[in-house]
Amino acid sequence: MSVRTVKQAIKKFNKFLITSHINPEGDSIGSQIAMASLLKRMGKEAIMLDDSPVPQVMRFLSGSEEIFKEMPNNFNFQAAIILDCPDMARTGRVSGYIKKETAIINIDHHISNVNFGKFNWVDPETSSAGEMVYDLFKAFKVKVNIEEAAALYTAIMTDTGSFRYSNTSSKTHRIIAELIESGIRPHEIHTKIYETSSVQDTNLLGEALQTMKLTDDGKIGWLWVTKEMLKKTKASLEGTEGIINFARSIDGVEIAILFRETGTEDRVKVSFRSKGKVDVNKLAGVFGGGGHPTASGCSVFGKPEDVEKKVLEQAKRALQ
Ligand SMILES: [Mn+2]
Repeated sequence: MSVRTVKQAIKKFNKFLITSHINPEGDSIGSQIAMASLLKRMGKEAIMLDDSPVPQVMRFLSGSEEIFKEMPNNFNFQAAIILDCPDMARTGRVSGYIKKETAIINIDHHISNVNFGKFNWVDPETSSAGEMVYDLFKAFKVKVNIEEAAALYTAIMTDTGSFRYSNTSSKTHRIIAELIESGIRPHEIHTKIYETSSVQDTNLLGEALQTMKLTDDGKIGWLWVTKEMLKKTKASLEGTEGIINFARSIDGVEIAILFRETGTEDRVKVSFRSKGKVDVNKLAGVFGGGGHPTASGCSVFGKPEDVEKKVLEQAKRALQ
């Protein structure tokens, strides 16, 4: 299905719930804000409801303050637009509010998407959900305003690693050019998102870098964020984002892995990044996770040393 299918679906309904995945990042927040704004400008009712709070660094975006954490009373929506989620479980608590009769509109760019909606528009060739929402503005012939442009710029910038990853296309840059013409200042958005980290988060990075190891052939690089490190540095969980890129950026590394200890249970969050030769969506799939061919993740239960061993074994296999 395409943008046209979603356009037709949207026309049918008047009240929408918009959501995205747990632990949202730039693409989920930015695409939701722009989507909600588009619907409202077309005279429709829409609210945004997320499982987890908006990350601190994205609260400058106008519209981010409208993302609900709890379902408001008496909002009887007919359709739910789910952005940037490969499956329903990724919406967390929000899935509990979606009834059988709700029309689900699934807009996503994850190759692992399971087409869980009544209307599915899944395009793994696209850089971000933000780019897809932009296509909807075009389809409805609505000109993006400055607030929407800031949200979409944030979505596309973060999901393309600031236009460095292989998902960046000439179309991406054409869209960005149009967003800039609507009056946003890219350097200001970049500074707000990437140059406002706390000293605690930077100290955590220092601790994590001490744990970095490489396989003998130098093709796999991995590092750890432990519970102890988080306690010692008082860093935020958000502060662990981006640490994996230090392993990925080493010359010769094909697969970067970040292991993060979670709460009290024996569960380790594992993130993967690939330079392109290895499909880490498949690699995460071995452990029930997924994502994109070059960026994915999963959760693995077990003692940290056992998890590391299991994951490295599979990563080595994926390299062969
Ligand atoms: Mn995304």
